[in-house]
This record gives sequence, C-alpha cells and structure tokens, in this order.
Amino acid sequence: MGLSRRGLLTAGLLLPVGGLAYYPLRGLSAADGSDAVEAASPLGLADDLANPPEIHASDGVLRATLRMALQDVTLPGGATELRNYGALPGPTLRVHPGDTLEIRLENRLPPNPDRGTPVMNTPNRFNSTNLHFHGFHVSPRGNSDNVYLEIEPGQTFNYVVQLPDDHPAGTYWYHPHRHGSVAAQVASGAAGMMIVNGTLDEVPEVRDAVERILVVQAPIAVEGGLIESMDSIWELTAERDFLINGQYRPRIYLREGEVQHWRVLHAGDAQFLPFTLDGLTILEIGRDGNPLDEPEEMTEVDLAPGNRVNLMVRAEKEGYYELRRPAFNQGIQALPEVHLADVIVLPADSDRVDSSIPMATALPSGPLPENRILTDITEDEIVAQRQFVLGTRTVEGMYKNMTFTINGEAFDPRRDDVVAKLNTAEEWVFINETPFPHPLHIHVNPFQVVAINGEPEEYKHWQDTIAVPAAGTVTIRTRFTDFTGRFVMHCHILPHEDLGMMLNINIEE
Ligand SMILES: [Cu+2]
Repeated sequence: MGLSRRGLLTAGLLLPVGGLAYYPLRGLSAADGSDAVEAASPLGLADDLANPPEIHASDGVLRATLRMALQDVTLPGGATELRNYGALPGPTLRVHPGDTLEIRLENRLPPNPDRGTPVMNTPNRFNSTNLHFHGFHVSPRGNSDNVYLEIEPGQTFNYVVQLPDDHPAGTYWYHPHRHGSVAAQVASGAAGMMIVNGTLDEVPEVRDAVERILVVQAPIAVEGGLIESMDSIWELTAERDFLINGQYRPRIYLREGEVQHWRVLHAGDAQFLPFTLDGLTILEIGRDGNPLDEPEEMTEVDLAPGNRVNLMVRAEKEGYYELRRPAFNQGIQALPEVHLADVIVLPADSDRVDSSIPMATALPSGPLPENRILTDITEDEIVAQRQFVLGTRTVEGMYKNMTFTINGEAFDPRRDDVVAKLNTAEEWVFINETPFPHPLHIHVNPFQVVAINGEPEEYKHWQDTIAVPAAGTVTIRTRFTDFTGRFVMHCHILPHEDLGMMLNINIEE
C-alpha cells in the first residue's frame, strides 16, 4: 500500500515540522504538584529533535495519569489509528532512588470485540491493558510492577511503585504488559522512558553535557485503521516507520567539538536496531539500567527491543551526518537499511544556539561509578544452575498453528516454572534452538552476563534484556534480592511473548 504515500514523502510533503512534537500530547498529565516539563530541543532550536515532555517527582513522589486511548495519526506509511498514551512516545518519568511513583492508568479504549474466554498464548483482547516498569527493581506484587493484572476498557487502576533507597541509577521504560495484547499495544507506540538519576549523572563529563532523550519506536500503519489482528504486525519484515520521539527522520543538532549525553531506548516490538553514526565519536557508558565499568568507543551500537544505552557523542567536525541502521540479517531474515535521523554539526560558535546553553567538550575516561548494590555474583554464591531451551512447537488451532516455548512449554500463568529463595543467586543458561535471536528480559532483578556462545565475558555487565543469538547460548547470573512474589521472564520480540515465550518465577522467603 505504502508506495504512493512514500512517493509523497520522498517529495518532502509529509516531513514532520521539526522541533515541534509531531503528534499532540493528549495523554499527558502531571497531577498534584508533580512538575511537568514541556517537550523542547535541548539546544533551543526550532527544527532540532525535541526531548519528549517530562514529569518529575517532587518531594519524593511522582504523580501522573497515563490515559490509554485511541490516537489518530498520519505516519509516513499512511493514516492509521493507534492504541497508546496519547502521544508518541509517552512522557518521560524522572525520579531518584527512594522515590515513589503513583501512576493512575485510565483505560479509555473501546470494549473488546472478542468477549469469550481467551485461548492462552493466542493474541486476544487488544483493548485490555496494564503497566510494566521495565528494569525497575521493585515489588512485583499488588499494585506495584504486577504484570498479571488486567485493566479492562473503562477501568482505572492506581499503581504505587516504591523504589528502594539504593535503586540503581539508569535508563528504564514503561509499557503495557497484558499477555495477549502486548505486541499490538507496544507496536502502537504505547511506551515512554523512565530515568532514575544517580551515580552516572554525577560523572562531571556527563553532568556537564546536554542530555538528549531518543525513544525509538516502530509503529505500523494499518490499512483501515486499527490493529485488530496480529496479522498486520506478525511478519518481522512488515513495514515499520522508525520514529525518534515521534518524529520521522528528525534533525539532531550538535556544535563542533560538543559532547552530548544521549539516552537511547529501543521501544520497538520486534526488529533489532543496530545503528551507526559515522563521522562522530561514540562512547558507550551505560547499558540498560547500569553504567559500564569504563567508557567503550563504538562504531556500531546494538540494541534489541527493550534495551537502552547511554552514549557520549562528540561532534568532531562541522557538517552533515546520518544516524542509520545498516541493513542486516536478524537470524534468517534480511532487514533493510533505515535512515533514522539527520545529524547536523554546527560551527562551534554558531549564533543559532544561545550562548547561555552550556557546551561540554570533554569525554569521560577511566572507571565509571558502579551502582553499589550490583556487586559481582561469584561462583561460590551460586545455589542452583538451570537451563532454558528456547524453541517453537506446532499446536493446531493456535495462531499460525504454533506456540513459542521455553523448555518445551508455552506460558501458563498457573504454573511456577522457577521457584527460588530470596537472597540467593543462580546461574542460568539460555539455549536457543531456533534460527533467529530472542532478546530475553527478566523482571524485577537485573542479571550479570557471564558468557555468550560459551565464550566467557571479560567484563560481566549487568543488564535486564539480553539477545540470545540464533542457534546460540547465553549464560547469566542473577541474585534475588529485596522482593518475594511472582514475576515473569520472556522474549522481548513481543509477538513471541504473546504466543507463549514467557514463564513464571516465584521468589519465596
Ligand atoms: Cu523471541
């Protein structure tokens, strides 16, 4: 369908108005004294990529309303209707360790057309929702980060999420997590960034740099409007419109010699996002919720759906550059190059940027601060080893007559797949028997990546989402601290999750 529209696009007729939010911000509201910050370019330029609007905690509490509703938008791929928080993306929620989030989730979607009992592990009830706080080390119970809740159309639910005083500082995100409708809703752009400010932000070179938020989303324009079936998003190669902060191919400005701190979130539903920015210097300083041990210079940064990265980006020379995803193979499927953004480096003394806006020029070096509770999990701390085989199974009558499985089983909310003790640590091996990668995400507790394809990792980084290579393996270690209760581990290619690649972990006293 997209040919004629894409033709128009090439002619420049559908290019977004730079600097302004591409879509209206209907779903955003900060309540009861929490501070709201408007979307704005960090350099104050009208045609520069704006950071999304933010809501900040005040006096230790962040209160906000997220309104899940239908949104009419015109994407580059065509006019369509999305289910999201009223904007692409939702507002950034900014907190500190020890803060409490009080989030009122209003489900304003219309009634579900399918009202019978859903068949588990088939896509269903696309208008039912809930909320997940991806990467947060918080309780999975009650009205905290509890993904077993179902908030039906017309219902409102009040989440209260208490961050521990020693919560790691980093970049996180929120999105719906109701099994059966996760892919449809995240592929509609229902997501926003969460930032826990702390250790990494105190590094002088990071503190002094202009901070950019880049929320990458990849919604699909569906002919006739709303996604009513998984069919429109099922194919990995389905044509997605890659947006950054809701803008298609935005402009991103720096000044010659300037160093900026970029927080990048991959909030897409299925395709991986390796990206390059040739001509600029890129240091990776953090991944998911945690600083690296020291800055690492990158020519290509790899993000699976769900991953976040902190980058220090230095503009070496005035000129025009491109943020690109190169063409690559995701397992057995070839995916095309994507031109994500134009990057424009102005002269250092450009009068387009107000002189009151600070210009950092130093890159961090040497060891980065650790998040202090994330101490290495040693061999003698491990009380159990487990294996998880990732696969698929033919099951007649299911969507595409298949389920995605872990150890041969598709998700069953009644079954405890892992039962473990609080304050113990375990080593887990993921064995991928399929010809495509699966980014595994574990809720509540981050994990240390120990080995990939049997090769020990020199530096065992803490993450919450790790791509298990096609026909490959990943070994992790995880420590269950602070919180008892049930939560999930699943593939963050969200159609795989909806089709069963998820299991339950129950942490007992
Ligand atoms: Cu998967």
